Amino acid sequence: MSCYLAVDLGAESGRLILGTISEGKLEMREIHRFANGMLNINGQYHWNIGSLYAEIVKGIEQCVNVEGVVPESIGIDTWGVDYGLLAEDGSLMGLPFAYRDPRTTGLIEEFCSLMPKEEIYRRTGNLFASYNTLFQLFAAKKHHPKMVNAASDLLFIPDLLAYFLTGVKATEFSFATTSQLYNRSTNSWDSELFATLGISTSIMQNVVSAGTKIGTLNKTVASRIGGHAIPVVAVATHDTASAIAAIPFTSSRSAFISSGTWSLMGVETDKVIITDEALAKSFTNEGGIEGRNYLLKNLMGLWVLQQTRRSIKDSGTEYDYPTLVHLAQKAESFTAFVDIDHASFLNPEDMCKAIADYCVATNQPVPQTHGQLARVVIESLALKYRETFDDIQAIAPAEDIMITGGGINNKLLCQLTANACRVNVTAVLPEGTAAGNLLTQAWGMGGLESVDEIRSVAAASSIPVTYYPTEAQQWNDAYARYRSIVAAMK
Ligand code: LFR
Repeated sequence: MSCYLAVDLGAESGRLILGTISEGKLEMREIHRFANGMLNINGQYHWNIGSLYAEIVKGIEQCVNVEGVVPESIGIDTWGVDYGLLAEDGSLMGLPFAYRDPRTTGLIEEFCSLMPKEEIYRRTGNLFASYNTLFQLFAAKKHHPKMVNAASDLLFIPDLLAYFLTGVKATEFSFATTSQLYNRSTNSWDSELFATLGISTSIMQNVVSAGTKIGTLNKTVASRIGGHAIPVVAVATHDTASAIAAIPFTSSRSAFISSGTWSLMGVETDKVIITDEALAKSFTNEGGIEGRNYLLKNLMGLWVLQQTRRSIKDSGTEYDYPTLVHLAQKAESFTAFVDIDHASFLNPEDMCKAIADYCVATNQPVPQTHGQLARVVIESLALKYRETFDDIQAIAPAEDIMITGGGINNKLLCQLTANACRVNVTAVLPEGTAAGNLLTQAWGMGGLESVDEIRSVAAASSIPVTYYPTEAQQWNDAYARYRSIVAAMK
């Protein structure tokens, strides 16, 4: 029996999850949970990094001192792209920005006047999102040039937290490959992109593979848990890559959806697919464990539903997710559609209003009830999956879909995804990211031998549920309507 501790930081909460592997199965238990939201300070969105560090240490203490378990290692994953800068003396320079901060709006176009889009794509394989690290650094150079010029090191958020815990600086491959700063042909930080930014690549760290031991807990933390200098292992520190690492694919022709705040939908490929077609169809390439590649699209996902719930709460009614989904289940189908990826849904003050505005702008009826609102969001997400699934077919044919992540608890969404995409949808591992984090640690520490073994343990540890497509005609008609509405708002 071996135990590992995962730190998983998501948009709504951070968790420490203890994983125990015994007889080829992984069992997971939440040890500590805390809120994780962006700090809005004078209109700027930041990570509350000090508080997160304190919560992580608290969770480690809980695990060892209260639960009585000394894990073999600790691994950290977070969402992609955000970073902090260190001064020469190793101290953190300011609070890291959160990627939903609006300061990068419009910067893609400006940067691409310095280096053409196709060229950037050819180098990095990453699709263009204004929050990518590339554009965040471009914004930093504009707004805080003194700080960037004085920085000695850039550490992405999981690296930064691992550095706080161990004193060692390193960046893991999956996170590097989602920054839009990493050259996938040379397998190194892209010196031309850095030259264009006017920033030296010397601030970047060596890139290590998932499974590499970074260091051990610093003396202060170790002294609070009986002197145990537990190793910190680089997992696939990008949460998406951790989630995909644990998907027990049964066929090489399955597409995946990692369904959480974001929906990441794509296929696993042996190598990067950097072609005009992949760019035209808006696919990004991101790295995973053992140098694997994921050709995927970032879809705005359950964020829109999460924020709908929040704005309903702000207007006086609070629902938990099962109740909101139940209301959606009972609501009428296909009354209106929105493009989940429309920029107006990225970080609106009031999501219900943003949805109503979209409906007005597209001459559709505005949802009148909470159930109707949620139904519009869930159906629109299923139709976005259909659009993406069709695009995947053009590049790497897929026959069915595996879904992992918290989104699988939304059974209505899973069924509507099968209906919209007209293929079987199999849901596995609601805690896919934590499972990937834990199993990658086990692999790095020698407890599992291969990625295949990671996946066979993941398969043995969850009961898959398959959803079969129904209502083909209704969904085909809905899709045609959806396409024309979305096209009109492009
Ligand atoms: C998912 C995710 C996506 C990334 C987005 C922003 O949590 O990590 O993969 O594109 O968040 O970092």
